[in-house]
Amino acid sequence: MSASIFDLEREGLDAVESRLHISRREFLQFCATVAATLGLPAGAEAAVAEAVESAKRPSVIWLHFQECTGCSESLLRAEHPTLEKLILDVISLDYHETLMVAAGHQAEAARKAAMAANKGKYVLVIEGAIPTRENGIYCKVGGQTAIELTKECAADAAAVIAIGSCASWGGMPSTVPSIDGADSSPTGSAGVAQILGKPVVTIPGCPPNPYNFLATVVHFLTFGSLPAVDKLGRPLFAYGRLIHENCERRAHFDAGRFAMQFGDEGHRKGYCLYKLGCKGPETYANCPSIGFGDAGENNWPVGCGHPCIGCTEQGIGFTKPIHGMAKMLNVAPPLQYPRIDETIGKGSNFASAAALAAIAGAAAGGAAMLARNLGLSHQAAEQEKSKDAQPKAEA
Ligand code: FSX
Ligand code: SF4
Ligand code: F3S
Repeated sequence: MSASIFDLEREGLDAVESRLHISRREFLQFCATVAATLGLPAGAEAAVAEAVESAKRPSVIWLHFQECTGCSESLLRAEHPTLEKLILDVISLDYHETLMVAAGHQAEAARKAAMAANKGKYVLVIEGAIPTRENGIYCKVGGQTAIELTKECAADAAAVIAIGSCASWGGMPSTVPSIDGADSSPTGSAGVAQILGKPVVTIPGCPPNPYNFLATVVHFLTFGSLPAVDKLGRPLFAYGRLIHENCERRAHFDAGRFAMQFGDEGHRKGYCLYKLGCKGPETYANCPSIGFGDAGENNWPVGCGHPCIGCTEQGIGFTKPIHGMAKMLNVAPPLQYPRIDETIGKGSNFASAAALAAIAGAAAGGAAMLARNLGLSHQAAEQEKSKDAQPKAEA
């Protein structure tokens, strides 16, 4: 039987405390946060704690290509624990161009030494898109193109993780209007999977949420494998649901209450941002559930009052106009709420009402209800306008 988190406490977490330089409370909180992010069942934090506490630190080689380094920056803003503690005590970060002290030949030697010493066991993390035009000459490190480095470092890696939308599918650099009319970016930016010709785990987002990366690494430490992913390589624990399904403004969407302009009454009241261009209905990510940067609740784009731009989704983020309307991927508004005043056992109860709602939830019905709800604010706005147009009665 595996140890419970209480057994670990009884045995004393002094070793953890001194090795990780964090209090046992912080350590247990970290394990519980990661277990919850991964959607693991209650009690799984004990397995996570055991793995983080005892596992040999995996060697991590972290490459940077065509990007803004926001992915590393977002990780530096993680607090449970800080990246510094993670680097030193949970993973062995053997190569990271923006954080390592070494430079030039010394840095390249460190990468090669770590790859040789950990052949077949290291984790390769790639941040940034990979330029492919002109044989990849637009991005070179230590004399090698990003294409060459990606292939060389992936060959003996135990796992490859593409962090950020750039490495996942080309991201922002891949959507820059072309200079020669061709249908791609000037540098032909691509994602890691396109270069390797095989799927890799992707953690898209611009920047991605640091917990999704931490949780993926801790899953690897705890279970010796990477988490289950969707067809785009995205961990299901983080990208299994549309933002719209978990958004705190969803009740306003369902009720037809929308902000129509930045700063209007609806915006100030926290109404749904759909009509300002929110892409939550066509974007898969857990932003509303876990927030960003430990700065408190609601700390994510929509929580702060800006529509989601769909930064995790190829073909949406940096492609669709920011304030253009999103496509409703999942037309599943509550078509008929179950009645709440039924006497149990008589007539329509919760289950039968729910069944009726499900039957009524055929796509056409759903779309009709959706259209009706989406129309409410427009009607309200038009009524407001026509009221304003009426000549004011003389006092
Ligand atoms: Fe891309 Fe990461 Fe956006 Fe920036 O480096 S996903 S441009 S936040 O930083 O790769
Ligand atoms: Fe939230 Fe955007 Fe959906 Fe509105 S449209 S409920 S703001 S995700
Ligand atoms: Fe990106 Fe939208 Fe989340 S813009 S950070 S996917 S809310």
